[in-house]
Amino acid sequence: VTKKAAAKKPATKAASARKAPVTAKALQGKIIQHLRGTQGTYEEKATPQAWWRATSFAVNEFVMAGLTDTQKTHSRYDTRAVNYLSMEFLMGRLLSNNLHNLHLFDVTRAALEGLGQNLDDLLEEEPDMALGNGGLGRLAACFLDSLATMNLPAVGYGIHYEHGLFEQHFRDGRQIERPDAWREYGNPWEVCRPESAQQVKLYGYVETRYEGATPKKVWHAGRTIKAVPWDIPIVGYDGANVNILRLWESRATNFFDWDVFNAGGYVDAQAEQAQAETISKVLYPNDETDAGKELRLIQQYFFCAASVADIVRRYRRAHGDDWTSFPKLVAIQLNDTHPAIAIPELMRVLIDDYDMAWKDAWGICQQVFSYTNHTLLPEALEKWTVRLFEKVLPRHLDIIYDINHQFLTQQVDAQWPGDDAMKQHLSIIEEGHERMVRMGHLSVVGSHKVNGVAQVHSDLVRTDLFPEFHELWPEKLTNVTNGITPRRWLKACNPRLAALIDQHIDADWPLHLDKLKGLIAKADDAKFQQAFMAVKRENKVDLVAEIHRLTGIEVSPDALFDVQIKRLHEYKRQHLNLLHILALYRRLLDNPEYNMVPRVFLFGAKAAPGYHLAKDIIFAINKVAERINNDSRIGGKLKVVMLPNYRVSLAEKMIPAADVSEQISTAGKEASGTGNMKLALNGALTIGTLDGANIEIAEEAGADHCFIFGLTVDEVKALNARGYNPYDFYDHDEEIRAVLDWLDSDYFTPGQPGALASIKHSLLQGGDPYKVLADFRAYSDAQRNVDEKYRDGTAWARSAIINTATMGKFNSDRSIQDYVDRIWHLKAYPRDN
Ligand code: Z2T
Repeated sequence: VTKKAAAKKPATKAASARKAPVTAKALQGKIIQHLRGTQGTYEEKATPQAWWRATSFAVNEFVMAGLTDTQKTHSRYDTRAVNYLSMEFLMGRLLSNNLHNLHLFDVTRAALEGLGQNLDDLLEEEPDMALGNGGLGRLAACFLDSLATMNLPAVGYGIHYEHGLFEQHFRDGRQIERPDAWREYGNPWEVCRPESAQQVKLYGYVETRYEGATPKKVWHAGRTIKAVPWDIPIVGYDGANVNILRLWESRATNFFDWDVFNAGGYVDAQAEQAQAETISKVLYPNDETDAGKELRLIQQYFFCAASVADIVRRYRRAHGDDWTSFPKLVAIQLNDTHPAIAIPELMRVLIDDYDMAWKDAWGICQQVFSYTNHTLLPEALEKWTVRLFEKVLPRHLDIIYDINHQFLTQQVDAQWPGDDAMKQHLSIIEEGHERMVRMGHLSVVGSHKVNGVAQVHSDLVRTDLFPEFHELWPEKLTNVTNGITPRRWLKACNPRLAALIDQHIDADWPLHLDKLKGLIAKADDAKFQQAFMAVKRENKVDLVAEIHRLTGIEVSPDALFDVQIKRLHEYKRQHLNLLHILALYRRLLDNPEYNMVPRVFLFGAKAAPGYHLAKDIIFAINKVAERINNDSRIGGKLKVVMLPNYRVSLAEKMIPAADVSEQISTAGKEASGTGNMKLALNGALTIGTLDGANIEIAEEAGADHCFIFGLTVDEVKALNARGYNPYDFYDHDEEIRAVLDWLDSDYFTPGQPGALASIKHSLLQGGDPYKVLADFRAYSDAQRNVDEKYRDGTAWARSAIINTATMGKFNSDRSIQDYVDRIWHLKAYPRDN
């Protein structure tokens, strides 16, 4: 079928000029109808929560219409689609985003005003959909927004966790975790699709049947779990497609233990149900460590098996048992190795369920799968014990052995004949005291493309992580630099800046972010500088109020706002920032006239519950903050605030108000970073190392508009090679020595000497694995440069504008276009209606 509409030009009409698809009056009618008809309440009685729900349901009418049109279009043209498999989708809130993408924001505000309601207040009623840990999950969410906006057929597949990432509280400065309950009272955006439920098998044993020419393996599973899909519509920007995010919930099968039940085992049957429901109960809160837990492997297999079955069902609905088109219509992207088990699962389905020959099935897999690597940290590289695999997925272990055998005897032996050391090195199975399945190796072998997430990271994937794979398949390893959606991360979260931009360039910049370059011409214009910094100040005033509401701490919007927001991890070096704060505090105490721009250091970070040092760093920041914020001697020049429960919706408030973006990871450790892009896009200046996407950000903005410091990747390597000794810095830099010793006193924890000693210990006896002390002086010097530039208001404004103007590259639409061109080869299909 040829498609005329596919040739239709992308929507370029000025967003602000576009007419909303409904009048305020008509929308009011819909909201009231839902308030009464689905919420069972009325205007005089309704709570803000009920108003939020009614508004969401009213908006959903437009969402669902778009969804239906999109699905009809996809089935009419039998489109090739990408299936994005991810354990995490960090969606945040959806109402504001959907309103913006549908051009309903202003009309909804007006409609609600007429009903005596304030839209901004109602938006705060929505719980975050926090089904992810950090960058990896948020990247998946940004990609869904871009895929829909670009009219690309795509389905996101993941897990419908009952509890997303934990809620963070502070008690006496320490992190306390509480369960997140985002859908305790239901969620207006999701639609249950019981008709598309799947059965997922686990445990049991494999029987070999010798019947035909080749022996046939039969998996007798020990348990069957039901996977029930919940669909969340993903609304593209500006009249584009509405795709779906399909999240699987685990349930006990209806017929699971009929016998026990009938034999009077009602209570036992309930226990089994509870077990089945455990699978999708809670998101593992580790960002970059492999939990290695049985339940985690089961979660991975559960959602991969359900998703592969769903993909195969959709394909067979149109093509029956003719598999020739399968690799033409199906692309499956693995978001890290978490869904790597989908590779042997597709093999199992093709071979065991559809009697396909091994080599045909393997040919299909290698065409269909591709894998994104998100980290080089060794503790994050997933490995499962063979023992666990044997117990939970015995048939898949067989298949992995077969894949490995073929790979080693054909590919590896051809390239390195007779080289057993090389075979051991590249094997999917790691030999040793306990044999392990290496999920990274499985992913590389089973995929046609493997990508890193920023140029320097992809280079390191080739040279340091998988050099032999790169030698074997020089075309396989590639780069796709991450991006962020400008719809959420500028238009929706920073309406003042968006409005200012609208006045100066085409209003379709949220689709074509390179157009921000048009602002460069304004960077020296005094009036524009003033307007730009006035927006920043208003955003800071809003954040000042939020800080006060959340912590009771008072800060001044006239201070420089320095922001470090990201998961707490040693490699991200929040403690480098902390040591520098201590140094400033000490300089101020030594000399109350010490010349520094008044600064507020803002942090937001959750620590994995089992990561003790990370929790100690949170405690240290809170304790240091308490002392500094209450010290009248320093004249309010220095404030430190760690906001509790950092999450997408809090990021949306902090980012528009940031002056400085802290991106200070040890070079080589941060694969990309995406907060760095969000902050720069909103006019913050980066102080950062040459790591991840910082390098590309500095390239785009220009070195004059960032503060780059510290060891490079090569210098870190050289330092490690010659042997790093943190005492070299402790012994010879008196400021470093003083602040470390200070941490080890009871100055910040009265009556509890040594309560913060673990940080000092890790930086000295612990060997300072992330080179904090080695980079301290360079960081401190770079911070002086920050001060100096900030004192020159014109220079600062100019740099801030240039940062916003030059971040076009980091539009996630560009990332997705890279995936389309280099990996997925998809075609856009705007919907017919
Ligand atoms: C994560 O957020 C990231 C990597 C992971 O490796 C796991 C998680 Cl949960 C397994 C981050 C990277 O640290 C960050 O540099 C990158 O920008 C982000 O993924 C998206 O690629």
